Amino acid sequence: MTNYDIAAIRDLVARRRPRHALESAFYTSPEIFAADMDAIFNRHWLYVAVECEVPEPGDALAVDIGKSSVIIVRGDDAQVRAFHNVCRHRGARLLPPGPALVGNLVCPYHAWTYGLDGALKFAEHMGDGFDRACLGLRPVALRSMAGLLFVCLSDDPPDDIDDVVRQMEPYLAPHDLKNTRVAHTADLIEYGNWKLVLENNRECYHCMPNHPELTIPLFAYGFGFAPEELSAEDLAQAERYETLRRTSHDRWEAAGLPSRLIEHLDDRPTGFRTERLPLDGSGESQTMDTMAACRVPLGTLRDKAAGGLHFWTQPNAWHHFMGDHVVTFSVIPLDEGRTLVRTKWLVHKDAVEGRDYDLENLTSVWNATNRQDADLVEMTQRGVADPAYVPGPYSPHTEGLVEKFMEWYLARLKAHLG
Ligand code: 3BY
Ligand code: FES
Ligand code: FE
Repeated sequence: MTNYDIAAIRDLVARRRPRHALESAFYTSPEIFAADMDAIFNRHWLYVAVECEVPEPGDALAVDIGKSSVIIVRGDDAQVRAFHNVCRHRGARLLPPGPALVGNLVCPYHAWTYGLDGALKFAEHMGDGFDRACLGLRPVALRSMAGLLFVCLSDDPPDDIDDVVRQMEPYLAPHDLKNTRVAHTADLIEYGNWKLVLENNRECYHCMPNHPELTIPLFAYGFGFAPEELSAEDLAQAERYETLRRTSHDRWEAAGLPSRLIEHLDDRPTGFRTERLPLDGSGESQTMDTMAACRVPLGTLRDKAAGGLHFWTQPNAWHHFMGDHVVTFSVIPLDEGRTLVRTKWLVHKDAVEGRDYDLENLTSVWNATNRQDADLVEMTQRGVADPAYVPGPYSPHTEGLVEKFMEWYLARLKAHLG
């Protein structure tokens, strides 16, 4: 049952002006939010967690996604599986959101007990003829991409994830995510529609005026600019960056570190983009002094100036993989005007806080950047909800990737609405 007017949304999609922000309703209407959850979040692969969060049998993690909740759990056979967090008796949630250590999955209501493989093992007083075999937990599609865990709530998940895994594993493998641990998680609720969060992430037009910390290591010029508008000094910076990108790619690729751009942001379900980007200063990490925040290098990375591998997936994630740590971001819509941005900082599993890294130093750039982005998203949400709002044009130089996100979103929404 849909609680939105399909024809009305189809009309709004059809009259969208290309290369412009969307009409207000796309950001403010509860009906379009419901359609987004159906068309996008219930049907596409979502990045939700990292395999190192469930390192041992019995380690579980419950993640809420809209009305759904998913349990990710490692079984006694070391396999990681995902199940709907809904008891097969009368529907109670089995686990609250967050991590848990479990022997079995025991429902708090009437103690129906499920194995880590989802099978119903015990249910008391259910009488003769009760068939436990058909009352196991309902599975959720799960894929690990070199340790990044993606789930898809649909019973018919897009199979193009296999191609993303194949192309991305060589880029991610050197960081050896399976031997990391989460040093810190930050849950930030941004007061804006999820699409404003993604639009904001897909450009760095706003970086120079808003991100004094991030632009120490990250070159805003890596995300487009109009050369004819740059001052001689800025043009020299942009050229320095282009040269550094070329020479770094040559060096990294020669050393077996895949680095060159891969971009598939067309209307395929599991769109993605990756490139290893050189960083400014020492080139080591996204920190305030550009130096590695953690002394223990990740995986096989011995070139300290390994830059930052940026990796985006549609619809809900972006990540930065560096030589010493990884920062991952997962976006979960809460309602039309609120979005959870969950950030995780990963370090080598043997790294010890205080000895090998300082948590404040590790997290300061992205904590500051996230707060700034949350403010930008909130002020935009307020503006697009104003009756005076009229969608404005995207920059052809700095917002080309925002347009690609929007085209992807509209194509996927349209495909769903039929
Ligand atoms: O985190 C990101 O992937 C992007 C890069 C440019 C803007 N935003 C910070
Ligand atoms: Fe789970 Fe009754 S609802 S055991
Ligand atoms: Fe930003």
